Amino acid sequence: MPKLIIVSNRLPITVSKVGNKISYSSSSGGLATALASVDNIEEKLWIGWPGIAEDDLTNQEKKEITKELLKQNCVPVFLSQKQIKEFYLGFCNGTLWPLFHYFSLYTEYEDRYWQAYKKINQQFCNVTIKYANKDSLIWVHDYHLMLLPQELRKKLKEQKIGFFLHVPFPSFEIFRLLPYRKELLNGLLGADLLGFHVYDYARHFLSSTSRLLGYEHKLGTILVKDHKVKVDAFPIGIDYEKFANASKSKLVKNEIKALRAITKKQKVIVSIDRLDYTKGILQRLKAYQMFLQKNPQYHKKIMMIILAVPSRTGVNAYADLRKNVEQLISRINGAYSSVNWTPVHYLFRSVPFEQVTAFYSVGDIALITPLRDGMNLVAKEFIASKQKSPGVLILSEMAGAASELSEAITVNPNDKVDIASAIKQAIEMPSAEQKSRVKHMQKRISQYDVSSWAYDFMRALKEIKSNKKNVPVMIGPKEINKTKKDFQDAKNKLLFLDYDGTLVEFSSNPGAVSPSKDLVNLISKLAKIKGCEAVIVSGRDKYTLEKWLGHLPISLIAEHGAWIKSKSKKRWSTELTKKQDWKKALQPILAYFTNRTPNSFVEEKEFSLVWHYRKVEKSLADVRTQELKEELNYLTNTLNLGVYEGSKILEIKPTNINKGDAVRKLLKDKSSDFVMGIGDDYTDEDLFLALPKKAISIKVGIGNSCAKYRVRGVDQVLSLLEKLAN
Ligand code: GDG
Repeated sequence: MPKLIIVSNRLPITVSKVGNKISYSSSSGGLATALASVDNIEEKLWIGWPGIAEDDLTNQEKKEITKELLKQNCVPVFLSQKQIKEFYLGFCNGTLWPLFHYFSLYTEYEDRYWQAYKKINQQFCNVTIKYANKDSLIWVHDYHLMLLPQELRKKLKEQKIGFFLHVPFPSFEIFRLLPYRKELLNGLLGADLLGFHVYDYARHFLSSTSRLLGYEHKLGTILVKDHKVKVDAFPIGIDYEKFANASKSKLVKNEIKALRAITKKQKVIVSIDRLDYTKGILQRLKAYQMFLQKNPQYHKKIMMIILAVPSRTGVNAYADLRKNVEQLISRINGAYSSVNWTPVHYLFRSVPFEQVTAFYSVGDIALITPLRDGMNLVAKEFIASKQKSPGVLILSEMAGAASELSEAITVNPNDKVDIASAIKQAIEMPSAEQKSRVKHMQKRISQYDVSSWAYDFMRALKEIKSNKKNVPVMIGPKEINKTKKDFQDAKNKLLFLDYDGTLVEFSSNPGAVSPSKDLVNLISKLAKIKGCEAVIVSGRDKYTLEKWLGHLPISLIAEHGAWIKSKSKKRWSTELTKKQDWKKALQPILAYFTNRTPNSFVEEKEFSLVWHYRKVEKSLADVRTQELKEELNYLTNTLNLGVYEGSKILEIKPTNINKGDAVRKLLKDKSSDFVMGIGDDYTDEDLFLALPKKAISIKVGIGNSCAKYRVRGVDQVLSLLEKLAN
């Protein structure tokens, strides 16, 4: 069984010391709960900081802690006071946190923070490699450890490494502000799988890697030198059952009773977050203030409970925020409260789970208005808790959760008028409507809960094909002679040949690539050899292939596998449905780009759309293809379409069309004792992968490939085929 190693800044167990006594408590937080659910599938080890500065510990105590934690499958990475200041409070929470949440003015650029960040990531790497074995799966978490995947990759070649970012990945315009932007991207690209909460963040990451490092992606996969990185969205869920059933516990029931005694018949707005400037607490309070001002009829009929959990108290911005929040609460209470009514109840501390769920229970409205939030679990927890009485969720558009919780009242967190009127709408919403909205959201979040999230990520990581370096060797005279002998000795021979770039050179003039007489003769000679079947496997449409080669006794595969004409059946067939509605949606975008890009044009194939730019001036073509790719990747993501980059083309086609499946179909029912495949571009990689193990696969030209051999160009392909034919 593979060993799962989780690496995160904090361990799920917090160590503390009072006097000489060391104690252990479980760290609260979604991550620990989330990963507890993968317990039954893996042997698990967790590496992270135990929450105490090593300056406060003797060597003997460190040893004891290590021993004790190991019993619970945890390994500590000890950090000194100075490291906590420069790494955790400095680079993580003074640089990355504000910038990734679009607070560029709060972002501190201190070289010593960056140096500490690099050093600590290295420290985490040293500990991790000590515990990794050759089958380990390594899952690194969050912005504290963005350099770790690459550090690990330098030492661990075989192991699969995953990384999940719990905060937003900002747009390129924001990310580019970081002086260490390239190092951080390269750090992440050491992973095999990179996960984000929502596709928008993944898209921002892909755009930054393309613009800063020049790496392009195909369907979210980036090829980095000898290694592939898959980028995808995995929206984190909650432990749904835990929140749905919480109010059944006696402790929670008691908490609810105590709260009801205070809230009485008032409508209760709950607001729960860490006290963080990204959570929009000040803006939310200002909106509530406006609501009270505009709606005196609701005075004494409504109250707000604000639970603000202390967070990163060592960072200046947080201390300022606390002061401002508390001043504003005083102003609101000072202006509106009476002897028997306090409009805002404020708690600045962390409370037990039972109390949090009691707040969810008595809350009629959850007001969750972060200015930016990776996901926001509180929103999902509130909805899960609403099993008996309904409630209304007011949710910021800027939270990742907004894309899943579409029945919430969504607001712009900077627009206090919008929030104030949302509060009114929530108070006045009929109970039936509340119920129906909550039900829809509950259905969604119960189906994709935290276990599904962890399970899905792990499955995607395990499914990643081995990233071993695969560089085909140049085919030499010895291999060519052996190939010829094997070909002659075999009874049933199959040759899969790509067309453009393999049998003919690319040309900027599409007419010039029709097969020459010599080429037609060569193919026909091969086809006439006893027991030999030649198959042309091309991205071109079936009409063109038919016109050029349809008269030969060979098989043809057109449009990357969408159409097949086998030698025996002699007619074209496809398993795809002719209805390709997606084309209608994308045509206007392609037309728009074509209009703005002189000399480009759109080709419509039966199962794909191709944007050609071979005659476009290079610098304009570079810009336009980049823009178009971004536009298309965004749109095609939900339609199961892929955007493929060929030679001076962008092709959009359903992801289930590929040369590999078509080749597999032809290979089925055939017992060939000689199989060869030759191709030059990425679409031929599917062809190579579909060939039997013993087959000879040849990549034409430079670049990585899973083919066994390589030839320099078309000339060499033709001379090899001549050898076989004669
Ligand atoms: C980061 C990202 C992303 C809150 N107060 C108490 C308490 N809580 C619990 C809540 C919830 C969790 O803390 C807060 O999670 P959020 O998702 O709302 O926010 P962040 O802490 O900023 O988390 C965020 C998340 O990572 C996961 O990927 O969603 O976007 O910023 O579970 O219930 N729990 C207890 N006492 C409290 O006083 N026991």
